[in-house]
Amino acid sequence: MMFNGKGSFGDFDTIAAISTPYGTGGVGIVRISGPGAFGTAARIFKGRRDIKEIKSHTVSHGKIVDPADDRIIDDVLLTKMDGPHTFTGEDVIEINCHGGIVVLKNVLSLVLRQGVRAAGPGEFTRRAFINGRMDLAQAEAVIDLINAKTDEGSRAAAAQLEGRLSERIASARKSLIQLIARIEAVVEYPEHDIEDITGDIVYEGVLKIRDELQEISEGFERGRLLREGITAAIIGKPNAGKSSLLNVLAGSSRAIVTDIPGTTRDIIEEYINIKGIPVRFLDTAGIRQTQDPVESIGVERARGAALSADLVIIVLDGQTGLLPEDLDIIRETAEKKRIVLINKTDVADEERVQTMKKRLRESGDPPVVVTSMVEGTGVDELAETIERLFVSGDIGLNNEVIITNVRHKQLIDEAISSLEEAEAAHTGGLPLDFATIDIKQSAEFLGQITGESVTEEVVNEIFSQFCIGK
Ligand SMILES: Nc1nc2c(ncn2[C@@H]2O[C@H](COP(=O)(O)OP(=O)(O)OP(=O)(O)O)[C@@H](O)[C@H]2O)c(=O)[nH]1
Ligand SMILES: [Mg+2]
Repeated sequence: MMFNGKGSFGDFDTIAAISTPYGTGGVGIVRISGPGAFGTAARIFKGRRDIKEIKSHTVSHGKIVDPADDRIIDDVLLTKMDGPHTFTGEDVIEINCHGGIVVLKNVLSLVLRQGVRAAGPGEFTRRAFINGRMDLAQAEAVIDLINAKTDEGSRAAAAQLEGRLSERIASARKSLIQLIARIEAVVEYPEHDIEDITGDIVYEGVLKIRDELQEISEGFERGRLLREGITAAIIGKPNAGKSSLLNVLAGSSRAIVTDIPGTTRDIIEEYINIKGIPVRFLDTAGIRQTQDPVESIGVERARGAALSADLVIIVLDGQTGLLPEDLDIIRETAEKKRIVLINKTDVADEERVQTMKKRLRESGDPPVVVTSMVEGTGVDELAETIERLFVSGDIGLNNEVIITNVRHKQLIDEAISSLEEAEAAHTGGLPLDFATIDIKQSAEFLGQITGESVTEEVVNEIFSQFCIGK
């Protein structure tokens, strides 16, 4: 079934869930939405005024009482909100309970005993979408906002929730529909010169929209980084200062540091925000030949971590110069995004450091940063280098629409390739109405982003990724 307009996925019953995180907190919220929300509240809430008389969007103090045995379950604040000006677009009751999980469960089960159904994952937001309170891209932004790991990630999601992506997509889609209308008008009254002029206008329009979509699509990598972050494996020979680097980045003694080579055995990980990118740093065992069975497992894990990481940070000891084992590591990681650190420059001989730099230029020329973990130098430059490697171009966050969602990215790319097919038809000399199919197709893809043309399965799939209560 296609979703095409308000409420076409059917009539709604009344649903309820605990909308705050599982666990103990100061307050917890039970949310009820649907036609029976007020009736349910009327049966279980005893306050100064009856539910019917409480004004919309106001908070009332009272007790939740089980009508079966008059038992008081909790002392609460209840918010009554008349649809359609609510999150779901339906009548909504929110009960602010005392935050213990037992109290919340008791209130919820009392609500459910009144004939209300337990909400599935994302069901409140799904209703918000179906009732036209927000479009699909905005609803998806709700998930991103909840899951954001950094400030910038949450800002991108908040902008999307506000509807900035939707606006741009909707305006591109509207332009495509106008182009189709133009073509159809010409096809009805075929006069050759009009067709030629229209053809030029149409293809100019197609290319302009394609460029706009291209720009949005290119912002995706940045969006993905903001949301998912990257994994960076810190590798190198023993004693180079890998664990010291992790500790400096984390600002705490996260990993054990000693002057005994082979100190780190297992992988130690730490999430650190680098210029808005969430980076999962992995400190690993120093790579060397060893008879020690525990250490050799650590070395294998270090190699594995390097292989699967998005970024490899190779730490070299500036005191020892480039040794054959360093060159092995540099060779093994030639295919990866990587940064080489020349560490211990507080005690290293300057000339030796210069020689190392020169030899690195000859061995694949990776980006090199000179550091001292004792003095904390070079760490800012490392952060800048990471940003430069992963964020191409300087995409400002303020005005830019950033897509963070793979589904959106794929649909935009499909819309672009349909427009390219339309253009190919034009350059191939085909008549104008051949392009209509491709342009329509493109508009269709865009409509799937905002939810104007999307199947129920897709909607269900999207909302199943939500947590219960949202
Ligand atoms: N002078 C100086 N010493 C450093 C620097 N970085 C690390 N060290 C010292 O070098 C020794 C080894 O540091 P670690 O951070 O444990 O080295 P690692 O690479 O994790 O070593 P493994 O875990 O054995 O592979 C320690 O004594 C550190 O204090 C630096 O920049 N300057
Ligand atoms: Mg270590």
